[in-house]
Amino acid sequence: MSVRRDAAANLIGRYEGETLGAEAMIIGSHIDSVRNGGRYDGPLGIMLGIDVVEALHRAGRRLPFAIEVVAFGDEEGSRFPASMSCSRAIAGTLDASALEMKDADGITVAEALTAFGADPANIASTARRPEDVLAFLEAHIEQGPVLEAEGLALGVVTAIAAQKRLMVRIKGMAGHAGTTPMALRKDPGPAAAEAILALERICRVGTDGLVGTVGRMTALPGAFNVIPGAIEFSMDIRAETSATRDAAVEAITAEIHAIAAARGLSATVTLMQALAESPCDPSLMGLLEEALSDLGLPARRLPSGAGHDAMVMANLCPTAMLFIRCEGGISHNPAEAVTEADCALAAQAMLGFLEKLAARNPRPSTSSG
Ligand code: HGY
Ligand code: MN
Ligand code: MN
Repeated sequence: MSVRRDAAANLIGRYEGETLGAEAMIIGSHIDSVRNGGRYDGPLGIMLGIDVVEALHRAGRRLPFAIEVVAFGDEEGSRFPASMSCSRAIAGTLDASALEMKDADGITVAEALTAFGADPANIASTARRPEDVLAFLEAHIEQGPVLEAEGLALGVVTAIAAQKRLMVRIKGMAGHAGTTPMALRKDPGPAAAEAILALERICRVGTDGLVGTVGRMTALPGAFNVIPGAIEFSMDIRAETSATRDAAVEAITAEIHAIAAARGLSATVTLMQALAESPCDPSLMGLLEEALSDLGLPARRLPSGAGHDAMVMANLCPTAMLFIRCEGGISHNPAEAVTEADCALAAQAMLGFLEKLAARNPRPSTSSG
């Protein structure tokens, strides 16, 4: 493959098709991880893309389209408030303000990209033209228990859940932990605890796969003997539809303001990122299912509660996702594990998918993603 790194630091390997410069079938996933994450969330999809190209190359096989294997950066949003910045650059949906996002040390995305040797000033050059991209395929661990529970190695993703990321700041008054009577405190700590319980209660009774998570929480200034002046915490709210997601965000936000007001405190809830649900392309799903049945595997369809670069790439081209069983459904955890046999089946299914795509003349139906 010819290999290049684009202005947003995406690493791209291109395996030409029968004719030079043909439109590309992009296969990829993300190369970054969450803090203390596992080995397979992201990198597995890139390695499988390389494996598939290696198999084609070894067979001297060229397809009617090129294949580009892409390692996206920053899918997880572990360092900056919003996620998926590198795939958004490729899909052409990254607005300039995203480059000004700051990490915990006040370093902007643009500064971090420059320090890495990328070229944020030319990030617009990263955007791909729809006419140059045939479709996007992402192979990824399921990060859930379904395939393992049903004894299945692989699954075909139907759609990716909608998600919102918000930051909550409950403001009270810093004070002395030893001299301030309990009744005179303006302590945001207990208010934050009530707010998080409200989030849990609202999400527990929700439908449509509604889930809510507080993954990051900070007491400021953060000293043993200081009543916090403010508490900040993140909220990650997801559901199969934006409507259910937004209704939950609205209910939780209202409760946060009511809890703060009842305690004489103030609260702000700031939206950091909203990603709409993303259906996979029905015709591509069909080809994946045919590839699975050629391997004698049932074509189990299932939604993805996890977000993926595929939901961003759906703004550029039709998308498909292949799920791979992972042990105990564990992910975002060093205990993440897959079997070599399942990965080998995934590579075979991907090769079968590509051959079926090559055999089909018209471009996939335009995705509704
Ligand atoms: O958060 C997610 O669902 C993905 O791991 N970025
Ligand atoms: Mn992840
Ligand atoms: Mn992932």
